[in-house]
Amino acid sequence: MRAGLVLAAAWLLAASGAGAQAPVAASTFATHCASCHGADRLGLTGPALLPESLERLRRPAAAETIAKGREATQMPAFGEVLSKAEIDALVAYVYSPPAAKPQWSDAEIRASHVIHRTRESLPDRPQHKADPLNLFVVVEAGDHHASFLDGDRMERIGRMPTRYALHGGPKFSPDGRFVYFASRDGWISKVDLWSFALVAEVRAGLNTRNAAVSGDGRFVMVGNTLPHSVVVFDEDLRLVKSIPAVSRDGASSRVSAVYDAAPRRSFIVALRDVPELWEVSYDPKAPEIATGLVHDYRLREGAFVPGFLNPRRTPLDAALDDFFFTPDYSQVIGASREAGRGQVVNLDARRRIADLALPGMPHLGSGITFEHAGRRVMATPNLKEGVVSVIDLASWKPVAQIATHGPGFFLRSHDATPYAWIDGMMGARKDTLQVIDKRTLAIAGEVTPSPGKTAAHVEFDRRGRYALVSVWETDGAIVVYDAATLAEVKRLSASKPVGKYNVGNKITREAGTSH
Ligand code: DHE
Repeated sequence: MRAGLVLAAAWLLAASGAGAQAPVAASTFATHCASCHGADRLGLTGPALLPESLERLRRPAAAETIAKGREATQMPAFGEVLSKAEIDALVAYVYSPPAAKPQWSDAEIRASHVIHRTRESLPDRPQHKADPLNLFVVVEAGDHHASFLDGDRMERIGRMPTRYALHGGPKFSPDGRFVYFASRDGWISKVDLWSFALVAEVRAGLNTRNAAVSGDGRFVMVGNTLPHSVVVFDEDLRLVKSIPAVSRDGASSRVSAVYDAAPRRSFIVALRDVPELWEVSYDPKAPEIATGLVHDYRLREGAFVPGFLNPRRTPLDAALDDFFFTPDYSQVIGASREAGRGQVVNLDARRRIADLALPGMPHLGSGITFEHAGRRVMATPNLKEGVVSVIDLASWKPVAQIATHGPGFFLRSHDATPYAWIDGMMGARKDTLQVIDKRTLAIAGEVTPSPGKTAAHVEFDRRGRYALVSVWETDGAIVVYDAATLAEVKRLSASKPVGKYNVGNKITREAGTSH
């Protein structure tokens, strides 16, 4: 069988070019891959293998994974079973769109929904001794686990496997009791932070950007790139409504991200391919909004509210894919990754009200706000240049451009500390974080947790006394620093801890962290 396949693959390669490999590769896939990745490539126990799911993996790396397997997962090595030609044909196959466009309908969403723990079966008090509002949730991408840290003792008090490849910050219920994870393959998982038990799961899409939880805790919204949709669930992940991501003039779009704008009682939806920004109200008193979409959701109380969970569209000059919100969520600062130009959109006026002069490629999604010299400013890292830009939130004028070691990804602070921490993970000094004094806007110090190893993503405990830094390696660590003296206090081993999230800071929307 194997010899036959090799011969066939070699003949096809020589005789007919890459397109003709497909039937052979399809058969290799059916034999060796389908049981874990699904005959339709939508994923089963293994991740989906569609072009959208593989966007971030280079083809040589995919070939190597097939040949050598993947550590800390169930992906075996096929290097002894398949020839190089067969592996190359398989790679070409999984990077090609399937013959039929993959569908993920409401019926499939509903069928994927599982309640693992009923409300009645959950404990009525925390099953651990930690302050529930000073817990940290740590996403460990190396072996696809989540850890839970006691934020006072800085000890790991729980660890559980997650879905493959979580992305975006986990989101919390407003009381901090539950956390919701989103995986790139579209799985949303709800976990109880009193018992670290998996409560419910649903597959919202085939390729997902992120999730947001409504400020009242009643809804979870998920933004997808496949299919082009946003999907609204109730707090136990039962489907409430899916909304196709289609512009006013009928163009379909991937979703860039969804955000909760709690003060407005609405979700904000950023679209990647069309110049529109949506606001989807979950306010039961939402006014009538003309949308052209059928509205069919009835509130549990039975009252029918026409504008509820329907998009309100703000036209933009260009599609934007990175956003920062003012603290009251009335204004959105958006940038396009390509253009690097910033613009301020007022969500009430529903139009652009200012342009921002920002160098390089600002990473607005990681921006923070703080008081500086009597005014509220925002500061944003930059993915292309070694600079942190500080902007006055009233005048939209630049206050400072702080030179750093190199391009950085995440900027973090806390109201209780005078410092903001910036990584340089996109540049030569990727192992070092710099500390900016928010009073003087000067660099006040730096830390290098593990020389030569990438250090990034800071999160403070709820009182702002400690700063936790990730060493972003498979054999990585969470390094705890005293936020005032910058002295190392402790380190805990962790498997590529891409992000950590303090429950108290998240649910109070602390100005120095992401929401
Ligand atoms: Fe992210 C958050 C977009 C690649 C790690 N990332 C986000 C958010 C968006 C976004 C819109 C905010 C959503 C949220 O938190 O709910 N990320 C993108 C991209 O467009 C990009 C550049 C390409 C892509 O394919 O998605 C991208 N992101 C990455 C990575 O390569 C990172 C470094 C590793 C990984 O895990 O994929 C990465 N993104 C993160 C993390 C957050 C995140 C850790 C949450 C940050 C936080 O502290 O809140």
